[in-house]
Amino acid sequence: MERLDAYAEKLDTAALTATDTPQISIEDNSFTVEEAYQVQAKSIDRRYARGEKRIGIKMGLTSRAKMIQVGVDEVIWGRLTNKMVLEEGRTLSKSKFVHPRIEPEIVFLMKKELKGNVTALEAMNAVEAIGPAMEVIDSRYENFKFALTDVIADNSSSSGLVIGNWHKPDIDISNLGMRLTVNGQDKMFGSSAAILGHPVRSLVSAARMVAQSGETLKPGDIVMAGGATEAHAVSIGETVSLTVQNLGTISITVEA
Ligand code: OOG
Ligand code: MG
Repeated sequence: MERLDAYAEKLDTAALTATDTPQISIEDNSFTVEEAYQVQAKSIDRRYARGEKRIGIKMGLTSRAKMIQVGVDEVIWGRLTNKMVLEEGRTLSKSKFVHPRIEPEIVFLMKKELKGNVTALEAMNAVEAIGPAMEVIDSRYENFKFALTDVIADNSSSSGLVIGNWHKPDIDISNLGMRLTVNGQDKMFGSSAAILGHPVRSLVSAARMVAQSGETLKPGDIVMAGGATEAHAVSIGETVSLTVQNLGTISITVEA
């Protein structure tokens, strides 16, 4: 089997079986960012072959807090499928993940295609709606430790998402309070401004970065802007809620 296909299979199997795997970059120090995105695409093709459908993309490491938490300081992206969607107000089954963490995000729903280099105004004009979202990330690597190439190959740790109600995009999202609670206790507090200064910049970056893989953002796609604070490592029995100022509250309960 070709080297990149073997990496894709290894990561896909790790995700399917919720088993951790060693970092690729440690054994293969010639592994490049470009190859890592190819591995990501190949691992997602394996999901499509099992019947999963593309629903959009996620941006990662778009805030300082996130970059510091994982020790990687470049913006990355990953692909989202319908199987990753968790129903708001319901449960997340921890045993389906290796070591899941939840992060507070903002999500965009696209109404027009966005391609390559676009301005913030063009990006906002292509948005149908915005909403509050929590991403469930789950690195397939041992101890949640990885280099830039590893995490890209691992679909930027994406594994689940919870989305709240959609709102018209005329709400000013530049500086909205975002509060993550666990069983009603404050856990993380931040602002949407932590996402590259303004979440729309994440959408602008998304359009540019997916173009490098020959893709575009399509009408109906969702785009997750990236965590505004550090991610919270979840435990069984926790109800994790996110309130985004003017956008509402969403919750998920962690079960075995
Ligand atoms: C990488 C994915 C980061 C975000 O929102 O910044 C991410 C990771 O932290 O495992 O999803
Ligand atoms: Mg995220």
